[in-house]
Amino acid sequence: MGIQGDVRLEIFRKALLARRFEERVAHLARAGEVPAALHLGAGHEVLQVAALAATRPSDPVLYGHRGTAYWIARGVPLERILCDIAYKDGGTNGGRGGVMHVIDPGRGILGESGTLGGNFVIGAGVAFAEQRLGTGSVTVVFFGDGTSNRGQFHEAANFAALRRLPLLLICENNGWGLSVPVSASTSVADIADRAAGYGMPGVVVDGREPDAVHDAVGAAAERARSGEGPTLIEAKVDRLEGHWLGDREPYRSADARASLHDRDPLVRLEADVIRRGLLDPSGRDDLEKELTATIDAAVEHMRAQPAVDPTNARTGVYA
Ligand SMILES: Cc1ncc(C[n+]2csc(CCOP(=O)(O)OP(=O)(O)O)c2C)c(N)n1
Repeated sequence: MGIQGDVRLEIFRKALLARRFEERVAHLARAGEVPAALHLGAGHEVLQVAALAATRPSDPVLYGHRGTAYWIARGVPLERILCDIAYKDGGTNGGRGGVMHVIDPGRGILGESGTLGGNFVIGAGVAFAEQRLGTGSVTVVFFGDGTSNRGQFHEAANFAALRRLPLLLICENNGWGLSVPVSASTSVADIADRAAGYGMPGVVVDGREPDAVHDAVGAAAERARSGEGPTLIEAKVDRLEGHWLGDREPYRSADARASLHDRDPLVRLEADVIRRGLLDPSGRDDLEKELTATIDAAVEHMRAQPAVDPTNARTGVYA
């Protein structure tokens, strides 16, 4: 398979937009203009965008808490995401979830469970519904290595394999669950090993390599669409920044962190698109300017919006 030229450039563009957008959100948060609730996705963006590039635009997605690239990959407008982050009118969730619960069903963005692990069983339920309705959709659940230890993972994996649900379980293994290294939380060397216990394929890929991620997700989606059931994909990746904006990372050294930046997937992808002639250095500068203008416009839009009306809190509550 492999990634086609224009798709490769688009993956780079979206991953770079996510990186620059989150840098701006971090700046706004440090200035006290928006809440500091974002978990930076730096290091994960290429993985997230490349994975979704191998799905259909309407395939349902339940994302993890790390970063904004899932939404950017599916084309959720930046100003709507920023209004969610700032609890302003014009966001996607009406102030009911901030940055954790961006929702855009028309683009397949179904949201995120309020607690880690909820996504597994919700995702299996969505895949079950899609299977019964015969839509041909494949449901994608992203989660971290720490989250893989929640009980819901095991319930959902068993049920999905039993029913051959069209479900992709994509583990973004960055080696840390907040301050806990994966070696101190997880009984297996590769989380993908757990797939065998449920009778589904388990695949390990280098999450810093977009082709590896894209091909693994594409093959698993094809398998799921043809009725063969779920796949567990584990993508090994690096969390380049702290767990969240306020994390000073007393648990890992500055040297260890710096060495991760040396293999930043976004920098590697940039070199790759230039080497392949998909972007030249002046096009690179133009792209940076275009993304800055897009982010500036989203910030101006957010600033002009009123705060959400708290009396809307119960809208959508059934009982
Ligand atoms: C049930 C539950 N427990 C704890 C938390 C708090 N929490 C949020 S993120 C996180 C760490 C998750 O680690 P991992 O799944 O590896 O993802 P990563 O943050 O590394 O991307 C924790 C403990 C939560 N949101 N839900």
